[in-house]
Amino acid sequence: MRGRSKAAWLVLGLAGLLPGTAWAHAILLDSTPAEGATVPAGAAQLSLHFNSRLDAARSRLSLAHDGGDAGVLTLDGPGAPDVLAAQAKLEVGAYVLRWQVLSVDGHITRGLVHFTATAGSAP
Ligand SMILES: [Cu+2]
Repeated sequence: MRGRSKAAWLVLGLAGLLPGTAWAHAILLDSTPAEGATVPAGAAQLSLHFNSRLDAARSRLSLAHDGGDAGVLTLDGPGAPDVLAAQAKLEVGAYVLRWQVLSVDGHITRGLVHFTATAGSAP
């Protein structure tokens, strides 16, 4: 019993020393649309690229239009482990994309991306 719990602590200690697995909160590296961008209204692919792998099942994106309530987006299926993506149909106006992600180190981070949709030149 005693030896067993000692071994468990040793494993925990070693896990903490593995490079790249611990202490890496998810930080947003870049996004589509980018912060402050103007994009054409209509169907859009939203994509957020982070510095670390995410637990997609415990991460979420929501989108608010012209100060309205934020609607939770359905995330695209499994893709790159450090990317969250979703489809949206954009109307003309100001958008706030809100992200909350759980990185593999167990820490939650969140933030906002602001962008504007304008009427494109319709065919
Ligand atoms: Cu962290």
